[in-house]
Amino acid sequence: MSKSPTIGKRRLLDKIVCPHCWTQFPPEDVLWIAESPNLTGDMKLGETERERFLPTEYNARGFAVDAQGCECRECACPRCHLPVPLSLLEAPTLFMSIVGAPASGKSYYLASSTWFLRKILPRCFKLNFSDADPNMNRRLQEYEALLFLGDENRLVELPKTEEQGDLYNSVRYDDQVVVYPQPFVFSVKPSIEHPHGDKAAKLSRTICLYDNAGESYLPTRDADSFSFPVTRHLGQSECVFFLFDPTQDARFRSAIKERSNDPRLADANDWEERRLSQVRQETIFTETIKRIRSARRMYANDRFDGLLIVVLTKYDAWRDLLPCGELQGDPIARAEFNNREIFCLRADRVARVSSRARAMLMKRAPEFVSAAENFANDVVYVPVSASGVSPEIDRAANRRGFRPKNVRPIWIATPMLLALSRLTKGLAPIHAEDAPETR
Ligand SMILES: Nc1nc2c(ncn2[C@@H]2O[C@H](COP(=O)(O)OP(=O)(O)OP(=O)(O)O)[C@@H](O)[C@H]2O)c(=O)[nH]1
Ligand SMILES: [Mg+2]
Repeated sequence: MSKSPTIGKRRLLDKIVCPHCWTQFPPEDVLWIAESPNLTGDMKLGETERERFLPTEYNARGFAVDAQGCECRECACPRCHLPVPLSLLEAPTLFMSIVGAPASGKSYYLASSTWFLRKILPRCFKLNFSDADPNMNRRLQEYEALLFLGDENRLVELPKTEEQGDLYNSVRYDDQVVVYPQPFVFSVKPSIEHPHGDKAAKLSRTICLYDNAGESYLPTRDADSFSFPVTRHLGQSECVFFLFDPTQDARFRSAIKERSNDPRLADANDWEERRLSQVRQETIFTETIKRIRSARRMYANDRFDGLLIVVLTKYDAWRDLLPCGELQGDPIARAEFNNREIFCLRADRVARVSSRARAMLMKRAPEFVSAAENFANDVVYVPVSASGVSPEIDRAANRRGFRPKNVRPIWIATPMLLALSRLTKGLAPIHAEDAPETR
């Protein structure tokens, strides 16, 4: 047995950021989780958790060996002790935040986008996109299965995201308990068919996303405190997806009410409608800016240097306000590189749609556009629909939801593809013309 702080022959990053508590640490500080069932108890996570330890012994492949001689497989953060996927030690992490009012469509957007990325990235972009740790992504997998893999005739609905429960992890620091949100972590790597497949180790990334309850972004709640830092990922994010739901804005609602099929717009007594009318999306946006500024210690005149994508959700319900042929198919096109076929994101189509969506927003919610563009240097507006159809109501069963057979998302993967293209070099190509020669 050899002693080594590396994992096999794999190169580790110099610095790692924990996806739970966002502490930065060098790879040699990472803790390992005991494999032996007899080694239980952790001072921060409780009696039933497996022991965390700083190894003194590694096997020939560089995996730590616990006190009972078992080869370990999992690592943990040295500060919060929560599990950290091994891929995080090797590929730089791209943090992305999904922000929006309650019921603006965050959970549907997340589940529908990751489902489509699992299909589109390997097939078109020659990228392997997988769960960095299936256990950490379990809830998201359940959402994807409900919407896309279940009985296609059954009415299904994703649950409202709660402010407590199994999407959160509690950690005890002396007398204080801190609650962290559960991250969803993906690994994205060029396959051998990718034009830069030979540089897979250098280009690979770990993507970290969170699904908060909309209430956690309200200024009245103590959601960003030391003991409940559930939106602190905003301090790490290189891309913020702000979900603006036109169906929640009175100015849009009056314009679309007669023409939309969405039952939430037609039913004035809808409980959700009454609840939503009390939340102004601009207030949530202002609070988000405040939190980003404070987490990053930004000066008053500093602008956000990451990417701000304003995702206009539920396009199916307000499409009459932005009739647009370009939204019929995904904005991707075939390209060729060294006689290999690969798809690229059509930057020109995204830019045209963004400019039309911005004009529409400027007409009805100018204060929002102005706040967004005052805050970030790079703002893109993308209309999407996670379902492609309005929810149906089953009055007999007193339920509302979607039938998987009818679900046909619109432009749902575009915001994440755009973020991947802009924030990584050479991973997902982006081009302004059809059938370009990528170099
Ligand atoms: N018409 C239409 N409705 C949608 C779409 N996506 C979501 N919805 C509806 O919007 C409601 C709220 O969606 P969620 O994704 O749960 O909203 P959320 O932002 O996660 O809400 P919280 O978890 O409460 O913060 C759902 O009950 C759906 O009926 C869409 O693409 N089109
Ligand atoms: Mg939700």
